[in-house]
Amino acid sequence: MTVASGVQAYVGIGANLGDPEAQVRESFSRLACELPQTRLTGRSRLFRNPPMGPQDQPDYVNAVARLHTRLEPLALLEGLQAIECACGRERDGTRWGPRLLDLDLLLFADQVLDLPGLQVPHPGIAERDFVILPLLELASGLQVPGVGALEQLAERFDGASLVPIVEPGEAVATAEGRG
Ligand code: PH2
Ligand code: MG
Ligand code: MG
Repeated sequence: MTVASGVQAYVGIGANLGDPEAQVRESFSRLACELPQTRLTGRSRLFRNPPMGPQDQPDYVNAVARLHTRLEPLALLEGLQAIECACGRERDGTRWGPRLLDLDLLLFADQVLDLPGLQVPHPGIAERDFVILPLLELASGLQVPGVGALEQLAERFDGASLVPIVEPGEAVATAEGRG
């Protein structure tokens, strides 16, 4: 179940229950360690942002991971679902509902796939600022197959609803610091 030399894949990460920031950070560690034949090669910043869809749920923390993988798409999807489960995700079939951890396979090389349980590129990718803007941090110049140039998709968003989360220990510019 492998792709000979490996390909790049991108994963959208989202959480809005429990401690969403901690779960997104934990998912980066798990993506790095728990997927066979796969390396984590990039991580975007984390962004807090309001829910898309039903508004009676907490804000989300979203981010994007870049992987280099030799797994086939469905095997990678299975690995992502195993991590969701390990992080306490229960699949109750609710669409757009709150969740402890959501790992969406956004892109798999330059492939367009429409399989039972897996559409790649992820449908709706172009409408989601919380996917497109973090993706831009990792993949400038990328063509989203069948959709368009990532830079062009990003032009539709001003990023105003995405609040970057400062890494623990990261320097923050203060009013005093600006003289
Ligand atoms: N995921 C959803 C529904 N709504 N809203 C934001 N901001 N971020 C998400 O990841 C998200 C959402 C279902 O997957
Ligand atoms: Mg999702
Ligand atoms: Mg999902």
